[in-house]
Amino acid sequence: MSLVFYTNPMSRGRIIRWMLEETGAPYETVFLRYGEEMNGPDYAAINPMRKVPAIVHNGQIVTECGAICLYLADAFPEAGLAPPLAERASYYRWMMFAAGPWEQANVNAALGVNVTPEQSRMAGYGTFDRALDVLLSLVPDTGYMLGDRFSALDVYAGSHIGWAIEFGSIPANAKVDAYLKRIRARPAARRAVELDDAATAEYGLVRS
Ligand SMILES: N[C@@H](CCC(=O)N[C@@H](CS)C(=O)NCC(=O)O)C(=O)O
Repeated sequence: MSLVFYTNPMSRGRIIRWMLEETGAPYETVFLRYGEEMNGPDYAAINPMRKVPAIVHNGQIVTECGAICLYLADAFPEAGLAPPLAERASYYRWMMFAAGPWEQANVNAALGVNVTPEQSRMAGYGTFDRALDVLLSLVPDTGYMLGDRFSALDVYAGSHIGWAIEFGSIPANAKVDAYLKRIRARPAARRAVELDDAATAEYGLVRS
């Protein structure tokens, strides 16, 4: 088994670090600095978008955080990070919502792009406020997004919610805070933060 993780410690790769730690599978990390290292031909052969993260598992390339989370949950079923096949409706639905509409809404808001009511019909996320309401409706009072069992959806959508609060694009509230504390207290989440924090000075925003 070979599993290689391409990342930068100050990137969306933190989502995949957490996911990898949740699987318990051994993996090798390749850090790429922003700039030349990420844009060189070797990495372009793995991700023609020249963006991190990416994984290569037994020769198979997976890019896009949402896809990597889904892939790893299926590749390591013993970790129990995906619900049984017959119960995956909400799992797929909200993973795709977070990866598509929510990502676009959040990035546009951060860039100061505001869509008019007319344009919002064409925008996959409609309006930022509505997309935010839907995202926050996933946050449970107790347990996890899909019920009693933690899943890859908590890693992925939970990371988006945590970042949006930290970057100031959405307000914190007690219920969301309690949920974030709960998922971030997991040993795998803590290990992931430690590993990426330790690599930040050397690889973080330093450009090659
Ligand atoms: N849609 C991609 C986004 C990946 C992405 O934008 N990565 C950023 C870091 S968070 C990156 O590699 N930027 C480097 C660049 O564009 O030069 C995903 O979900 O994995």
